[in-house]
Amino acid sequence: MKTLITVILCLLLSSLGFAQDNNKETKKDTTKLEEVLVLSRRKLSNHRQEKTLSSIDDYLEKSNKVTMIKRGNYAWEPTINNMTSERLVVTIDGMQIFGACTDKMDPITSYVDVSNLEKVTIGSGQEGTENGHSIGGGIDLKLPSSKFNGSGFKSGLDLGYETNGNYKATGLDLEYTGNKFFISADGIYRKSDNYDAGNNEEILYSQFEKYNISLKTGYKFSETQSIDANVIYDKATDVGYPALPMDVSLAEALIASLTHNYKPEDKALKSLETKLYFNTITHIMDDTKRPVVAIRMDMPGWSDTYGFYSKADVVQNKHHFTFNFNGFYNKSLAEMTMFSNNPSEPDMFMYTWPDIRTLYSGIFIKDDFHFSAHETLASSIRLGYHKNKIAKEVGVQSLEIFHDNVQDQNNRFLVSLSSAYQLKKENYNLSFGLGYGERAPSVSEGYGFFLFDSFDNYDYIGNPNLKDEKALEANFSFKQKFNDFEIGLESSYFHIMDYIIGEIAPDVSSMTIGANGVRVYTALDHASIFNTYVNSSYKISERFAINGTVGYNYGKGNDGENLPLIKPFSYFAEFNYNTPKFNAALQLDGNGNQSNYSSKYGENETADYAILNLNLGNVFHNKLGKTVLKYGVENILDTKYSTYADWNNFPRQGRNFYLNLSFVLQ
Ligand SMILES: [Cu+2]
Repeated sequence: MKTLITVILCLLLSSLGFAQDNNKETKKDTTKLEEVLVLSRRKLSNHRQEKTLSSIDDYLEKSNKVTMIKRGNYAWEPTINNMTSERLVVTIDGMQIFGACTDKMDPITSYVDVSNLEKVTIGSGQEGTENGHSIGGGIDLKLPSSKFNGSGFKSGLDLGYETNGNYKATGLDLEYTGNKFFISADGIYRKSDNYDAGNNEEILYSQFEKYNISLKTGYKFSETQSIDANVIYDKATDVGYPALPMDVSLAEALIASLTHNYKPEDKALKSLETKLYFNTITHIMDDTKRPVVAIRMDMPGWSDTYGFYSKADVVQNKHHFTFNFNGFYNKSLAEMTMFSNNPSEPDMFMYTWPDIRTLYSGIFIKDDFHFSAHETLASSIRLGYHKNKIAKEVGVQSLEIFHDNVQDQNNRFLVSLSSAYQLKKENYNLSFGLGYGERAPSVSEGYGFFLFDSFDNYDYIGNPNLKDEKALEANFSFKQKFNDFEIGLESSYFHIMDYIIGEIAPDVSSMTIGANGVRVYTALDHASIFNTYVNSSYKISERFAINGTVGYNYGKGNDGENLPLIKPFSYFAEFNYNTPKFNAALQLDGNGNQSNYSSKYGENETADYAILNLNLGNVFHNKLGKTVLKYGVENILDTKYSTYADWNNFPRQGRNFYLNLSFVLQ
């Protein structure tokens, strides 16, 4: 019955609709207090942002294009267009940064917090290649831009509490802005115990603790030139991963950059921004808290990256050019020591990433050609040189067990192209685009050694001889407005050639006790991925609005098998009430049955689900500044459920009451 009600409600709402703004920029709604959005929630209705202290993960999950894969309650992995990390390029303000975990426990997004960022830019497919090569798209987490507006001191405090998991979060911002100099500091601390799934079932190993601090300072030494420095330090400890056989005792990142800005006035060159950066990550896995493990293991990993970019904006007549010349050098190393239970046997040691050095340099050029008042042709190209080197000789020897010819170096030349036509009329938007892109295999795909994947229960071996993965892409979107009603459609299709995936190696036995066997990375001749979303919204009155979206995704290899981690039919509906000082939203969020699952890659059928959330917000103004209060209930009916994106189908949070309080002083 609940399902029936859900379906009817969903059909009703989807026919009424939802308007997803085509804006690819997602403005943050958090401790940067002037952007706390009770007042102008409508602008952000597509982001469905409810908490001022939401994590980056929560924040990204609200975007239509992004789905988060969960291995626990922390460090979720973003996917775009049903493609995971290795097919995406995720950067922090244009800086390349690579996780240090061989098991994807530390996506880049886990090393920053909302307090560090101004906004997030999400580019689908080849539109997301400004900072690097990708197949599925790009996410750039933008740091705040420098300001020299003389606004003086400002501070803010955020407090958050959630009942499920006894989750506490605190954030503090301090800022001084002069006319030639600014300095700002912020910190966030988050701690959660184990959470409960529906029906009060405690999920063991779902706890985490983390803090993040950042410092930014800048100096303006002439009307056209300024320089700024930014340091972010992020440290998570005692992070449980209920869906994995191990936890994390330490995930630590230091991210530093120095940026020079040049903004000449009244010239074709509008801005020139040059950044030098470095970041270092340490990741230590821990199985000591698990009572039953066949064998104890130490698995640390490190990733260091040095890089630069120089980015120019040039406006000439009807053309707007963006140039981006960038490069980086990364060093990825991971080890595994297996401690024998029998003291007379020696421990076993191996490099799971045998010190892989990656050197990349490339150039990106984009032209937005506004050839008429309503029409734009946006075209881009990225060309890059990519080189991998195995620094540990033993790494070459280990891979030679599985591959006839292992060179210690591999050079690639990568190309990305895209072109899109956009028509924007007052009540009508239309765009269609084509793209072609290539990517190099990730460190794990190319050089990983006995990386255990608990999803399909196989150990994975890298393949240094993989070809570049290539994709042809077509996308289409349109939006039509009829008075208070809006309807839109977004769709993308990817034809991926040499699609990288693991194939079973029948004669090899696994290293992990209890694993089904070993897979070696290879490639399917081709695969297809398709997604489409229909969004609509209806403004019932000045204060009431309703919006909804339905989505359909498809992914198959040339062998006729379903691809793993393809989202089933999904829907979302929201009923909003907004006044300048108060807002309320009731949400329905659900997925259909996952019938097109990939049994070959360890998936099983995930049942349909639907949950209800209620979010409320108030804003109070006083002489000192303002106070924002956000509160509500998530999963009101305490439904026990998991989604297709939950690793090994471990269940999500049951009912949760939350309260976020923000004070802005200025
Ligand atoms: Cu890990």
